[in-house]
Amino acid sequence: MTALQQFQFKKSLKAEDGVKGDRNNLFGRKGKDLVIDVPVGTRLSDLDTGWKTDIDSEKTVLIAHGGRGGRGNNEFKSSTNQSPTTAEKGELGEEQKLRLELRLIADIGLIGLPNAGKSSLLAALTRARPKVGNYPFTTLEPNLGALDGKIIADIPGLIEGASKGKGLGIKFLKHIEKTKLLVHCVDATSEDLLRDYKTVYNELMEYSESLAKKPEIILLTKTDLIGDRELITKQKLVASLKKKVYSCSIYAEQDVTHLKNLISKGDTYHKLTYDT
Ligand SMILES: Nc1nc2c(ncn2[C@@H]2O[C@H](COP(=O)(O)OP(=O)(O)OP(=O)(O)O)[C@@H](O)[C@H]2O)c(=O)[nH]1
Ligand SMILES: [Mg+2]
Repeated sequence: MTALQQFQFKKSLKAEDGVKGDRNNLFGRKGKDLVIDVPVGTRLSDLDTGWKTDIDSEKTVLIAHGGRGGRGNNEFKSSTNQSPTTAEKGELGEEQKLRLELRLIADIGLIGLPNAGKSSLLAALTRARPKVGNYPFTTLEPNLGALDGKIIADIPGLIEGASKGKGLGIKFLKHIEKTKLLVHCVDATSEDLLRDYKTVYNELMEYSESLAKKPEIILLTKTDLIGDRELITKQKLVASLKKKVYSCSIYAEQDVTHLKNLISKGDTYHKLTYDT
């Protein structure tokens, strides 16, 4: 996911030159192709022509042709001239100035109050290793991870007033506008889960009604810190919100596996929410 960093210092990339032809009808060898790996999700835009292409799946795109090689003297042979001295120079290869931009097209968005356990969950579900800390606003920029080809985005926590610019504000919500599913993380140890949920939901609504109305599941996090009976009571309470409720501890393997299965079955998201 951070593979665009390779271009931070190395800004000019050039394929190998072809080799010159030689005597005795020897053709010059072609230069090797230069293949540049970029992450899926990269947009390439040509700064001069405006041409754009999205690398939205694993594929190879031809960016610049090499120059045509020059014809050697043998090619100029004719009936009247059996040993021509004319030969051509090769042409220069194409050159392009490109902007490379990694677009955050996440399938699943993790939302919730600060410290709800979003980044921990991303780390449990994917190979991403975001910073985790026992204090609010550990995450300052969105983190991405992939699970079975689905991109999960962990965004900074939202607080009351976020839609008016409080905390880290809502500037990161645009990264989850295209997601198919929101996983709303609510800390199960909280004294008031409904208030926690509604705080974040209200901010989503303020930002965009269509975002707030996306398929959403509620995930009670950190369940290892509360007892079973407390968990059941809290699950019932949250069920009043008429959304599908799950619970997990990142330390319980079966919880994490269950969530992974749920998320990989992406096409059933719409069945996860009740009609409200
Ligand atoms: N016991 C327990 N602790 C957890 C669990 N999940 C997260 N935590 C802890 O909760 C704290 C906050 O976790 P983060 O993942 O940083 O929370 P976040 O929602 O990303 O927080 P922000 O980035 O600040 O919005 C950390 O100390 C984690 O170790 C869990 O399942 N069980
Ligand atoms: Mg975080």
